[in-house]
Amino acid sequence: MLKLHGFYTQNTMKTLYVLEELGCDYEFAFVDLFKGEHKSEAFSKLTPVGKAPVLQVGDESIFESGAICRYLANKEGSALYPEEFMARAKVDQWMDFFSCHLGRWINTLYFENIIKSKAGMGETDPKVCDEATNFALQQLAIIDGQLERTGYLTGGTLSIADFFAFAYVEQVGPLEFSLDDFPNVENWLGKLESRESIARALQKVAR
Ligand SMILES: N[C@@H](CCC(=O)N[C@@H](CS)C(=O)NCC(=O)O)C(=O)O
Repeated sequence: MLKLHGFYTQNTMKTLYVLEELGCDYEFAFVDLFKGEHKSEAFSKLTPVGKAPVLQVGDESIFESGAICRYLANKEGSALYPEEFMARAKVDQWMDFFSCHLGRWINTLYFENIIKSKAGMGETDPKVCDEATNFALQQLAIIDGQLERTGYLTGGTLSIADFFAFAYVEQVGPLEFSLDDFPNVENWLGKLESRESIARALQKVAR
């Protein structure tokens, strides 16, 4: 039995989207980061890094959202993470691009504009937001071009990279970040938003 321990933010959502898209049988345990539940003894037994998400698989557990998405798709033998080396590398390259670049800047904006006030962590820093917005705009243009050519991130079909990226890009809604200049990103976002797996995953974290 699989048990995912997570919160409602981007990193957990990537893994919930993949769990639902694959149709896995799993249990979800909500870890309220605002209440410090990730600092409990029970949670620290699951992960040495104290961050959500964590996937428990019997006596084992896995942290890092990307590792969890890959593990799940491998375990299910899913084409969402193709076996062929080059196709697999293309999925990895986009997941890494989102972790290190576009997703990083969207997370910065999310932290500055949403989490800081919710968690009482001080004022939004406009300088940090300006830098993140500039990089996000440059990198959204790259993704827009890619999606114009391919439809989904790695080609004509969905992969775990799309679910991974979606968890970041959907934050443009709460951030009130306009996608008017990125019609292909907007179209891709709409295609993913309309999937039942996405709706089911969002239900799991609804509070
Ligand atoms: N690179 C990690 C990041 C995990 C992460 O930063 N999780 C956040 C929630 S989205 C967390 O647990 N923060 C609590 C903390 O750092 O104390 C992943 O992709 O899973």
